Amino acid sequence: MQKTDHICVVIPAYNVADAIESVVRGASRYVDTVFVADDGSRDATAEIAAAAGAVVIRNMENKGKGDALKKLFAAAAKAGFQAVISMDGDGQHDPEELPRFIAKHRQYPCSIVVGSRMSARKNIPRARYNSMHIARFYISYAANQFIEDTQCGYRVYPLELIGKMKLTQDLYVTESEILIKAGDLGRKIHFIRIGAIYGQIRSHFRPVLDITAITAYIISYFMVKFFVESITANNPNTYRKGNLRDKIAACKTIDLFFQTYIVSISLILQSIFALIHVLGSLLKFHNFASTRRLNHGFYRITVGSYLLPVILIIIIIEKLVGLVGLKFQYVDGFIQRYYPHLWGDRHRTF
Ligand SMILES: Nc1nc2c(ncn2[C@@H]2O[C@H](COP(=O)(O)OP(=O)(O)O)[C@@H](O)[C@H]2O)c(=O)[nH]1
Ligand SMILES: [Mg+2]
Repeated sequence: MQKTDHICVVIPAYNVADAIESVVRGASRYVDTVFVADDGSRDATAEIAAAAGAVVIRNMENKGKGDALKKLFAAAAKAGFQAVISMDGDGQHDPEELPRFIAKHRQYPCSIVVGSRMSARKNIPRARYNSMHIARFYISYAANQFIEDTQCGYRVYPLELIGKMKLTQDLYVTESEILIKAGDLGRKIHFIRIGAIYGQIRSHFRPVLDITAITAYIISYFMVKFFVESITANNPNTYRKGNLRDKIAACKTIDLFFQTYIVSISLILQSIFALIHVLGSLLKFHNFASTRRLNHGFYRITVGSYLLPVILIIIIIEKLVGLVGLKFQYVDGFIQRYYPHLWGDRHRTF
């Protein structure tokens, strides 16, 4: 395949000295420039990446994957690239899939293209698959379209689109924030199916903390989106760069307070929105345009929100029962039933 000169590969990398060389060399077969952002690795990640031919952005202090991605976007834009392909540096993303991402990008140059591992379910650890399923339910909803895998970091990002959003979140929340904002700006998000590589690879993802952070951001985003949609008609794409939600997020302390407060009253807010939704239908006022267009029923998101605490309780029961040696696996079925494969078949785009 001919190399493309307007697209480069960007790799956030943290303590991945054993894998980074083959990822950089593999990617270099398909693009001329590979950027690696290493912040504070305690091993030789940066040196090995540079020796393999990558342009290394090095930060002494560790600031997480989201911050690394933002630095990579800025570096690629400064170097004149129009789009970047992000890959993990720990070997979970096979460089041999790059030509398919590049081909899809050529077909849809204004869209984000996300890799989807959902068809490789048997390779994905159970807890991770379940959290991917719930994340997909909410993020697809907020992004106004079905996205098959919302948690995969193997993606094509058009930099012009990234420039239309203010990225306010960090760590593992940034990638969810990008999908929500791109969709809520009215952009289509495409996906291609890829394999899932887990095996012995260590992750820096902290299930409880990182899933809580992603969930809190999504809920707080939703409540603002629903508020805007509740009082406006035919307005499914509510995001604008620098809007009130972005301004709140500009200060980390205020954002934390805001997210905590909104999450604590989210069930009450959700009920109020459900009521306004019914009223809007009776009055033929086309508010909540995003859910009306998806024709998915407002009740699903309402029920889903009320059931989140129930899932937590089931997980705790599963763990306790597991401690005394019994096997009780109810959570998978519960999640699949109440957080369905949203509009999947009708909205497939691959
Ligand atoms: N620069 C940088 N990269 C990170 C950081 N945390 C994770 N990464 C990289 O982001 C990618 C995905 O992270 P990982 O912990 O494997 O998450 P998972 O694959 O979703 O379980 C890997 O290439 C990591 O090396 C970080 O703090 N800084
Ligand atoms: Mg990983």
